[in-house]
Amino acid sequence: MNNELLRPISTEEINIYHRDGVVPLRGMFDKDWIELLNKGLNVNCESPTERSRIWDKDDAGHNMFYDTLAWREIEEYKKFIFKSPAAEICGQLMKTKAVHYFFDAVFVRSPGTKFETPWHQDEPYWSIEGYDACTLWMPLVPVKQKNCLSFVPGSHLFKSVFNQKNFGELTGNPKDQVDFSKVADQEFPDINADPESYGVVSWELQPGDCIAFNGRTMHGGSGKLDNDTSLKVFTTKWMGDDVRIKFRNYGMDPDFSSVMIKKGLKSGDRPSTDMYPLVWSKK
Ligand SMILES: O=C(O)CCC(=O)C(=O)O
Repeated sequence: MNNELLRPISTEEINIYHRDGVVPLRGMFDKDWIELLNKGLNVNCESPTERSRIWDKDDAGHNMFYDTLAWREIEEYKKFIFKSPAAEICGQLMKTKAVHYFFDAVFVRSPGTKFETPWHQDEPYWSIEGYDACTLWMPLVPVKQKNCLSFVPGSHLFKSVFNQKNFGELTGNPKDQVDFSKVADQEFPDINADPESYGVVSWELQPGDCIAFNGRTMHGGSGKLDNDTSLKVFTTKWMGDDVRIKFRNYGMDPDFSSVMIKKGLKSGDRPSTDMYPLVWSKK
């Protein structure tokens, strides 16, 4: 199990991350990390947290399982967060002095699941704000390009507040409701109507590869699985220097405001405490 970067991150990759808000990174994690995370994911699926949700289930038994902030209960996740090169990858990409951990989210689709994640930007749902927020989207199984999450390059620089999907409609859970219509100045673009004009990108990936993307980058899709194909994705979300807590009165998803308040954090604070630990600092 390699704790160091398996290879340097190139200047070109860093530049692409800042230009496009998304960059695929090949061969970042060795097979021991993937095995460990698969083990952790099995534990997670068998004993989901109270925050787990089924986003989609059809009559044929296909389903899409989502869980979040499970790292405090799952030793395998904890080890990955503190010991793998993930934090350093994000620190180098974001060009920040320090990287705090935000949270994990898993997206598990059973074979043949067609469900596509609606297009969205993450930051407007979160209880934080800042340019320096980076997700690592890591498949734990091989992913064909048509099943991969897709991205709109450059959308992390859009200035509008979009009327985004209320994911609470997928779960019916009152805790997940976010009403962007109160704050949006524009409808969310219909990217699927003309993906080429938005320059939509996605990639074929192997376990060990990951996609790094800014919390403001538009992303969606994934799913559309063939009947012999499942998709297991482990994501981690990391925070750099400019991130501050921000509670949003139109709702948050996942809503960590009560967790944050319990830790004594309020809007405007730097996210820290043992809930949002410092994992990496620039030497
Ligand atoms: O993998 C997916 O389907 C969704 C991923 C996602 O939206 C995220 O990581 O923010």
